[in-house]
Amino acid sequence: MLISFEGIDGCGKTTQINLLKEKFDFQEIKYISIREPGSTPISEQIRDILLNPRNTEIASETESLLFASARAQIINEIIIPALNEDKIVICDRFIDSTIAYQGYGRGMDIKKLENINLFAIQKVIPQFTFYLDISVEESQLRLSQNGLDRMESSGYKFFNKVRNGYLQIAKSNNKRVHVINGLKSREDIFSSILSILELD
Ligand code: Z5A
Repeated sequence: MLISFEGIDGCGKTTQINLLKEKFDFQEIKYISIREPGSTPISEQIRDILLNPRNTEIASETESLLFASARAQIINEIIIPALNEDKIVICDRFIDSTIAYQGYGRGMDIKKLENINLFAIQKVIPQFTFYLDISVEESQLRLSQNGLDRMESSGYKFFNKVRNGYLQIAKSNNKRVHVINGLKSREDIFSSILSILELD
């Protein structure tokens, strides 16, 4: 089973993934956890290019293909082998991030991005996607303490488009994508996730 977590920056994905990992550890459920972009040596090198604030000249097409390249590497090196060993795979971001950020955010053609995604993922689709919905204002408050990377520096208007994109993706994939109010407490969010996964 593959479970992905999605949302704009600071929505609480890492927090919820850590809680889920603790639960799986306690129940002795076998899993692996990855973050996108990254998680393999090659994908981490691609991550450095993508997030480096000095790389202001990256074209949106390049950005889209680099995210897909990082994903293709994780699919081959980590995700498919783990699924073949019957492990649960937890992904901090996956295909929907590309549609939300490069598609709705940057305005790249969504059909083309879906095809690039399909090429990268070799038919591996999440069974459950948790989209943690927070406002752009809340996202900026949660992130304001840290230095911003290249993607985080994209501004309010961009993140508003990304958030609306996520809501659109959730509407079109309502069996797979579960929208969770990310403004609720960590505990309430986690109990909604467990209930959807039927682990409560
Ligand atoms: N990107 C893309 O454009 N296209 C793609 O295809 C892919 C990615 C795969 C990766 O960023 C960037 O790449 C991302 C999208 C883009 N950037 N943008 N912009 P990243 O990996 O560096 O970071 P992130 O994925 O955006 O995650 P994050 O910023 O680390 O946040 P998070 O994991 O969602 O949240 P968190 O660390 O769990 O929580 C953030 C803070 O909120 C923290 O202080 C928590 O204590 C607090 N928090 C958490 N939950 C709550 C609740 N419930 N209430 C109050 N406060 C909370």
